[in-house]
Amino acid sequence: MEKKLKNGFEHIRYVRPILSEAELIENSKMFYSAMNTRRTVRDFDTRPVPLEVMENIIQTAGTAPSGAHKQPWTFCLISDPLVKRQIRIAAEEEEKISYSQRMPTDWKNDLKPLGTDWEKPFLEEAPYLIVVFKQSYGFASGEKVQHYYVSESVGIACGFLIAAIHQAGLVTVTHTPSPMNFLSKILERPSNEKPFLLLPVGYPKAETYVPDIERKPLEEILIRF
Ligand code: IYR
Repeated sequence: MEKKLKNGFEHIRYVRPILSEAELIENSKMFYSAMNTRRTVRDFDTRPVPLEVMENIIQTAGTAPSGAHKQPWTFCLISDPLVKRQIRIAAEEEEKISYSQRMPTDWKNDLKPLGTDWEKPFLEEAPYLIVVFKQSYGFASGEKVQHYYVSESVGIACGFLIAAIHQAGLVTVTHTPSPMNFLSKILERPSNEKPFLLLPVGYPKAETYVPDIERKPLEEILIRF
């Protein structure tokens, strides 16, 4: 294998085939079309999903870039109905208070078109829950290890995760119960890990409806210089 030293560290050769402009256009169009069929879904079928699919999806999330390659993430995969029930009860307790007392009127009005409320049946109906934790710092042979750009890194990994879930043919919703420290307790995570995002994963219900909303057009999100 071809190798080169940089700062005294070995680097290995990386080769990516050079595609034609037509191939680049075709590939990017295909991927956009595929991703553009993704919708956030809150109605899950209880139909089981093979564990291997979930492992592949999580491995894909783990391919994300991260600050100084510290990979500051932990993915908890939950299928145990008792753990799912515990999570649902705790999440709904918080959400009930959020919707009735914590969230300002403007926020609740912004959510009305999406049809959300404090009830989270998907936390029990989806065959799997993935709870993503961000590691504020890490450990290597008992020593504390610095992590960098933790939220950015874990956010990117979650983007990969959502794309992988969609690409596999399944659906999810990015659920952020607030506050979500109950997840650390239920899943017994160490104090260097903080809950980041909760993603139920599964098939959509046989008859599923999603809000009739549009994505911003390219001209609204792109500024050319
Ligand atoms: N976390 C609450 C509220 C909520 C907030 C936003 I911003 C959303 O886009 C959707 C929901 C909930 O999960 O219901």
